Amino acid sequence: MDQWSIASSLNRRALLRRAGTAAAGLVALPLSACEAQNSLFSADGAGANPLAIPELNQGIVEQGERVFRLSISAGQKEFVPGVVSPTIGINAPYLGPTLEMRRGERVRLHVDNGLDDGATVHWHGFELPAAADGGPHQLIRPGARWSPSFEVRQRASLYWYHSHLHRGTGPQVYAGLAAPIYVRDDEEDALDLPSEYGVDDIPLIVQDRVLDNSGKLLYPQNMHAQMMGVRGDRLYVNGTQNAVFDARTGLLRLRILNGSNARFYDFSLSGGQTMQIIASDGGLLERPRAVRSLRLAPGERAQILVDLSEGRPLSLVATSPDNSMGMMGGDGGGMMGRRRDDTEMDEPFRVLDIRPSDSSPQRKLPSQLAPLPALDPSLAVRTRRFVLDMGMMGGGMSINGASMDMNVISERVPVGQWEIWEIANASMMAHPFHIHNAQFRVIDRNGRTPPPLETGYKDTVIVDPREQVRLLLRFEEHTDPDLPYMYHCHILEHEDAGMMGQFVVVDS
Ligand SMILES: [Cu+2]
Repeated sequence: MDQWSIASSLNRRALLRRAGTAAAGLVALPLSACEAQNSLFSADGAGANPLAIPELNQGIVEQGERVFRLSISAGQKEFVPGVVSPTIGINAPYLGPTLEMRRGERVRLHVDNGLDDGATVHWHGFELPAAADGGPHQLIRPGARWSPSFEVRQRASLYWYHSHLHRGTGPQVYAGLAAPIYVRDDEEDALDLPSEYGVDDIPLIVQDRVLDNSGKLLYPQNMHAQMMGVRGDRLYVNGTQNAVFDARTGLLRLRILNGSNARFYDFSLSGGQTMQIIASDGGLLERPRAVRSLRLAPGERAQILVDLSEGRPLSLVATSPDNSMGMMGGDGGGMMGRRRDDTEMDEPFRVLDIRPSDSSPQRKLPSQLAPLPALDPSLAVRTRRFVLDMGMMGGGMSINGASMDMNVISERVPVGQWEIWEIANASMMAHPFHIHNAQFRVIDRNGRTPPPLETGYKDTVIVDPREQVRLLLRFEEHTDPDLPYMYHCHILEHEDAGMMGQFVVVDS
């Protein structure tokens, strides 16, 4: 039986869809009782497990540096009770601690690799020297230690660290090599935002997983999983299934990280309640933006405020949009021939149940957050164009026609120079495009104004099929003519299959 055929949650529509997929020759499967009981993408069923909150690790200040000690090792986790799966964790059996640092300080991270395989740790969203970036060139061999150091230049926000192993990022992140980073700064401290970690300021690492028939974690490696990315039928938040959080205050701040390998989510609140977006990948927006739904692709983050002042329980829910435009559907595909993938979830499923324990008065939402510089594309002195493609005819995953090659540097970018990067998608599937060493602004999408979340700083941006997204960016320091940074699709199976390229930042 095809590995992909294991799994699925099972409302009638999913079954109907599955029948369609099976007809297309992909899968056909019996459902075990265990799967149905543990199905996570179901709208019903009570939340049962207290949300795990990653340990907060503030490091230790030694000789002017904030020093973190991180140990990557093999671990174990019960994704379903009683069934142990091998995992990877950082200072923990699975996932790792939230690292807290402040803008303007120097940090040093001692990373010990206790695995039998090589690993890397990339500081996602940070502007730093290429040697400290943690991309595929900073391989940490088994038993070795890597100790990068850099100044924290980032604005206060939620960042994250995760594996970026060459051709092995997907399986390592999936096994657990990923965790949050909080950057704090004075500008944000001056605002009266909820900021008590684990109490009213909560990281949510949202990840889907596939389990095999015995309940063990499974990383599907068939053609379907490679093309579409690995998408599971079970949802975990900070590693917790069916998570519930007991909130204590009137205003709750959720820092959502889409840490999934490939799945996109449209988040919303139950009952149609609005949420206030206060921050994107790279920091606070200029002002809170009220929205009813929020789309995040893998690698993207958003911070939202949820009003609990009425004391009523509610849920963060999501649907999972079809980001494949009918690919693999077998009905001719194309923009007009949408056929749904069997892992798509167009009915809302619960991400997190929130239970307020009292109705303490709501803190006042600031009307202004952080001033941002005017977005001025005329600053740009040149435009670079990047075309993402999936090589359906056998060409492989590519950017500008080339697949990732560790020995090829495709772009040499002068430091300090404003540029427009134009990202075009020639494939039939949406891709989240991530640029290392940058926080950029989104100018427009096919000429149209971007949505609220994209009015702030971003390091990862969705590019829909047939879409062209223009970004304004500048690399302010850290030149190195030899050691490259990456730009790539953050669907990890696409990255591993070569939808990635390399650039260096050079003296101008
Ligand atoms: Cu992709």
